[in-house]
Amino acid sequence: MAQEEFRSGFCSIVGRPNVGKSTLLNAFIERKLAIMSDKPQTTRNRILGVYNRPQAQVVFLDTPGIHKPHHRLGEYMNKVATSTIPEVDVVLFVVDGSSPHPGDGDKFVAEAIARSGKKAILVVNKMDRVPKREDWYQILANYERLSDPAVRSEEPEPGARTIEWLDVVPVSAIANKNIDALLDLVVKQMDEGPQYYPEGMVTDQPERFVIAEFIREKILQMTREEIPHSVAVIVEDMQTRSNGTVYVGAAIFVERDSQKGIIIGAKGAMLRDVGAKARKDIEELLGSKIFLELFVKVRDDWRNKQGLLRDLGYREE
Ligand SMILES: Nc1nc2c(ncn2[C@@H]2O[C@H](COP(=O)(O)OP(=O)(O)OP(=O)(O)O)[C@@H](O)[C@H]2O)c(=O)[nH]1
Ligand SMILES: [Mg+2]
Repeated sequence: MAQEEFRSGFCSIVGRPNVGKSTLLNAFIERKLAIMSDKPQTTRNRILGVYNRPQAQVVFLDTPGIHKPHHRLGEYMNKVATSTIPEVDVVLFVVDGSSPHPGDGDKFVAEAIARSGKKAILVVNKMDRVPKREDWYQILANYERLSDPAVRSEEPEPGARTIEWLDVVPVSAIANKNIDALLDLVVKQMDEGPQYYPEGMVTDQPERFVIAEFIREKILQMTREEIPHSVAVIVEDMQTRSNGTVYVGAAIFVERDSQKGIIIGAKGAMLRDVGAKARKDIEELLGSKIFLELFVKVRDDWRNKQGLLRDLGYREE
């Protein structure tokens, strides 16, 4: 019997902010690689996650939610996301099925996919929020119609393309519903190819980046309004001490003095809480005890300053 060929390729996860792209990546990889929060624009970089099967490998790229940018950081994030589309073998277009109709944000992302001419799988997420099965058909149909240029825009550009959906898949990333079926579909789209990453390598992100992201996630989850968007985190120091404890020193950057006060909290309570929650995730990641020290620093309007963006890790590769 002929041996089954090894299949591999790249798959980008795109959509407007907050639809559950990072939750989906984590469900595929079965571990927390990408941070998640209920605030839009949580993910700011391309997050690579490798999925392995005995005869296949899929390299998933989680991307920032595509949105109308108000800062240079937003422009950078959109560029990161849209630039993955032409590069990959399959695009997963994620939408939020708990909103029955697509919004302008979904139309905008669909247009970018159409322009690329790529085939895409339409992933309708958050279906756990739609209890009545009778409603499912209508919701899926509403999003499926985004393939049509006339649905995406009242005045479609001449030559605007129709998207070819490879499939339309209702899922719940949070409840792990229909994720295996979706993975089967993605693997089926892969051509014969090499094993791009060695087994056991789940991501290309440096440990320091993942740790900084875990800290940022806690701040996102614990703050409101402008604060979540104004925060960047950098791990500045990391050392293993003689007793085996890992010392991690991280800087939290905010845009204004008033924000610094909020992050620190009354008598340092907020910062302590952020540290305690982040420490748990970091200890799980490293498999060792850590000592986490957090510093808060102000960098005026960093989201609009090219040099600062670069220093804080938002640089084009
Ligand atoms: N009910 C429900 N909530 C979900 C599901 N998937 C994700 N969420 C929630 O939706 C919110 C956004 O999830 P993320 O995974 O951070 O979304 P994202 O698309 O990566 O967002 P950005 O990085 O900002 O673009 C979080 O509060 C998740 O818990 C789902 O299947 N069902
Ligand atoms: Mg995300």
